Amino acid sequence: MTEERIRRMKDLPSTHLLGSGTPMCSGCGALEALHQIYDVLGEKTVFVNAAGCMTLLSVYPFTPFRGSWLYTAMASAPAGAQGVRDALDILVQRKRMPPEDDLDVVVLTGDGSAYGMGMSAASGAMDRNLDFLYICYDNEGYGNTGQQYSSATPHAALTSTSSRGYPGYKKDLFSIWAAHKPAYVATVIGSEPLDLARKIEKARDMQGPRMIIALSPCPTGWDYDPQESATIGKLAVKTGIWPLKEYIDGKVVHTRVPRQRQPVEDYLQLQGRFSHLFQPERDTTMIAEIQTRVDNYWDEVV
Ligand SMILES: Cc1ncc(C[n+]2csc(CCOP(=O)(O)OP(=O)(O)O)c2C)c(N)n1
Ligand code: SF4
Ligand SMILES: [Mg+2]
Repeated sequence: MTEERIRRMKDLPSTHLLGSGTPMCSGCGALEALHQIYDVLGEKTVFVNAAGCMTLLSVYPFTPFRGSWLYTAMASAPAGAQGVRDALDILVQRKRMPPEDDLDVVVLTGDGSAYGMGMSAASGAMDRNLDFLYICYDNEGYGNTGQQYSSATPHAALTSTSSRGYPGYKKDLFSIWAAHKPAYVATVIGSEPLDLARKIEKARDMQGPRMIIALSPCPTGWDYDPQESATIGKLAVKTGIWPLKEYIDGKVVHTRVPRQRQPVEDYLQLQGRFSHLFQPERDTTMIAEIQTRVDNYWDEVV
């Protein structure tokens, strides 16, 4: 790393991630959401990141953020966040750091950690009422290691470990978090930037455990042309597959209600991971099952 490169990195605007040189796939929905989230959170943040695609943003000793970055094992990000929060509190308490220099502690992990390996650490952090924001970018699989399924993978999706379609069902992380009665839980997506910004602002200004789950269209894992990312994100909302909602003050509120929902197949057929539902012949039964699950969800909540 040359001195000149170090200097240029330091001169980057405070609220922008590195625009070039990141090893992310083009059209990455996770990166799109993270850009927007960071624009709201700003530089007074310390990210505690568990292994996953976004880890590639940070090449020791540099990060594309103005704040700090701590890398943890997949299961441990919320435990790492506890250590960082405690250390910051002690520094302020002992007057070794002015309160205005304090940082917001932000966990950043994929679904593999948030829905699976890191669940126990997150549950413990909520029990201790840890003051932290957890951002899960949910690309519905283990992206970084070759698109294996996770417990966020939707039913019937092809992954490198479910070549006939994932037999399980996507875990309801939103409800699992809400059952802990934390300060805030919300779902977002980068293709709905106003809804996203409003929720991040709200979460930023609260204290206690807070969770943001960002559905993150992934051209590589979901197998579609990167230029379709925004379209697929919008269809996830318009078909009702990805409900935009928040848990606050003990209640769940839907922030967008797609009253005239598009059929789920409009979303499914754009993605190679569902291609076996349409070719060589249409799997009418499976498409109807997916549609029914979505319809039942909305029938219950509105
Ligand atoms: C305990 C453990 N098992 C496996 C790995 C290897 N590994 C690194 S990243 C990753 C995938 C993580 O998936 P996810 O959290 O969804 O993030 P994504 O890769 O999709 O961004 C795996 C399995 C690991 N780092 N630690
Ligand atoms: S595999 Fe998916 S989530 Fe990972 S960088 Fe590529 S597009 Fe983004
Ligand atoms: Mg993932």
